[in-house]
Amino acid sequence: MTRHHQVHDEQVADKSKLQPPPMYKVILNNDDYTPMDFVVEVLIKFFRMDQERATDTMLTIHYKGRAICGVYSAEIAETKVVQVNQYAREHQHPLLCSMEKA
Ligand code: TYC
Repeated sequence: MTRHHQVHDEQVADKSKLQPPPMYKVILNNDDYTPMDFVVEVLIKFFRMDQERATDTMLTIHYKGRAICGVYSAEIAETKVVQVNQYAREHQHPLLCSMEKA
């Protein structure tokens, strides 16, 4: 490799690093058994919603089947899914949290 090539390589930006990271919607799904109060608690605890927004979002899920609770980078979204599903299982509720590309 010539000196000229090396200088050029250092100056050419890696375009992948200039792209925004791919984002993922984190979704809560409705079911017939998880108590409404528990879903509101989850929305406050894991998605940093206030009581009013959490209640609205829980009712959207209850009546429409699902709602987007937040949009995050892959790593943060994956962590939310694991933590929410673990927390629901620990409390013996079937609540399901999932993610999909935004
Ligand atoms: N449908 C549940 C009930 O009637 C409430 C519920 C809301 C469950 C949102 C899950 O993600 C959910 N108790």
